[in-house]
Parts: sequence; structure tokens; C-alpha cells
Amino acid sequence: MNILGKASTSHEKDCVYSVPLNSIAGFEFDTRVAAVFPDMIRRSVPGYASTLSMIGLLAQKILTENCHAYDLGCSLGAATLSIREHTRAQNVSIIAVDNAPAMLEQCATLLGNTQTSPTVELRCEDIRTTPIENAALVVLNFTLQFVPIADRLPLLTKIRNGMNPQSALVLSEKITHDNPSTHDLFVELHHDFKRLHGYSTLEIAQKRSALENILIPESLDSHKQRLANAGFKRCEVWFQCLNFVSIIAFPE
Ligand code: GEK
Repeated sequence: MNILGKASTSHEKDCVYSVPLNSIAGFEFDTRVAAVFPDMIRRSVPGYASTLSMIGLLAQKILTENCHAYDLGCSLGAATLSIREHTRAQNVSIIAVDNAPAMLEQCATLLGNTQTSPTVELRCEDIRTTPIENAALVVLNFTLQFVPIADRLPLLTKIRNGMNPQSALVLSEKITHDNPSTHDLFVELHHDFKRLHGYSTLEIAQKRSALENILIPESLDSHKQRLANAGFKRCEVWFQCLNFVSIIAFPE
């Protein structure tokens, strides 16, 4: 499957956690992960392909002439590709940022020519340091969950301050639920989803331990409250499947 979930042979099947490991190191976006990432995320995140399609449709509607679109934590550039494919406005620049060199290298290969319209600027840097300006669309598609909790409000405030009046932020995240029964049910169903897509119980358990303290999910209410604190005036859940949610937030 390729980056947008269509048939292709360019990426391998994810077997990163398929054999028993003596000790499980913290999850890293390294060359092994970059090589299998499209397969990994498609089989791990319910609704991932839908969020990408919706981001493209939103880009088509919201991007205006001479503006910027940001894909923060772009990985292999799936959201960037969707934005690029759907953008109709002239002179739009997409700025795609990731701090994992292995991911960005694959991203550059998949994007090919970045000087077509809209142009794409690839930046290998921490999104906490990326200047945001003249933004009509900002995408954090399953990225904020990897940023330390203390840094999330300053990051969202910076993003909000760089956004144009008629713009939107897409924030997709894995979430927790305050009700323990709901939380446990959704976690179990998510594991069932992974098994349905060919992951073994061992793979699921080892990946879960690798992500401990690296992917830190929060509740939907925490995200909504933080968005309000960062200065966003409105936010709506525009997609949810189990413990995976995508929020669209507006500065006005
Ligand atoms: C997609 N959005 O396919 N600065 C820059 N990049 C970061 C940072 C940071 N502080 N923290 C994490 N990343 C993509 C999927 S994956 C989600 C996003 C997942 C990057 C990290 O290197 C990785 O590429 C990405 O955020 C998270 O639509 O794997 O669940």
C-alpha cells in the first residue's frame, strides 16, 4: 500500500515488533520504521485514510491565494500529498516539518518535485521551533501526542498566533476516556482492530510497551480546554473512531 493507502510495492510490511525482544527500547521514527510506516499507520490507526481525505477536501475549500499550509509532524508526507493534490488556489506554499531525518528522507522521495504548484518546503526540525505565519491551514495529524505535555499549550498558542482569520487547525489524536469502562472497551476494540489487520498479540504488546511515555494521549476535554486556552474560538470533532479523534479548530 502506498502513503494514501492505495496499492503500491514501494513500502514493506511492518514486522518491527513481530519477534520476541529481550528488552523493548522506546519507540523511534528511525530507518526501520520509515521503511514500513505507511503499512504501520494504516493497520494501527482506525480512520487514518479518512482523516487524510478530509484534510484534502478542507484544503481545497480553505486555502486562499498567497497563503501557507503547515503539515507539522509530516512523517512521509501523507497529509502534504493530500493537500497538494486538492489545492486549487494559486501561489500556496506547503511547509512540511518533521524532526526525524529517516522519515523526512522518505518523504522527500515520495513527494518528488517540490517546486510544482503548490510548492512544498521540507524542514527537518522540531515543530516547537517552527515559525508559523500567514497560515490558512495547519495540520497536526497524530503528532501532538508525541510532544511533551508541558510544551503543548505554548505550541498551540504559537500556531494560533500565526493563523489567518478564516483558517483552520486540524488536530488528530489518540485519546483517553475518563470513564474507565469506556476507556477499557475502546482500548480492547483497538487491539481487535489491529489483530483484524494482521498484527499478533505479541506485536501489539511489544509496540504498546515501546510507546509507553512516548505517545501520551489525553482526554478530548483536555484537548478542547487547551485549544480554548491557546485562543481558538471554536472547535468541533469532525471524525472519531474508538479512541482516535480528529478535531477542527478555528481562530475566529
Ligand atoms: C501523517 N502526520 O501521516 N517535531 C517534529 N516532528 C515530530 C515531533 C516534533 N517535536 N514529535 C514527533 N514528530 C503524519 C503522521 S506520526 C504519527 C504523524 C504516528 C513526528 C515524528 O517524527 C513522526 O514522524 C510524526 O511526528 C508522528 O499524517 O506515528 O502515530
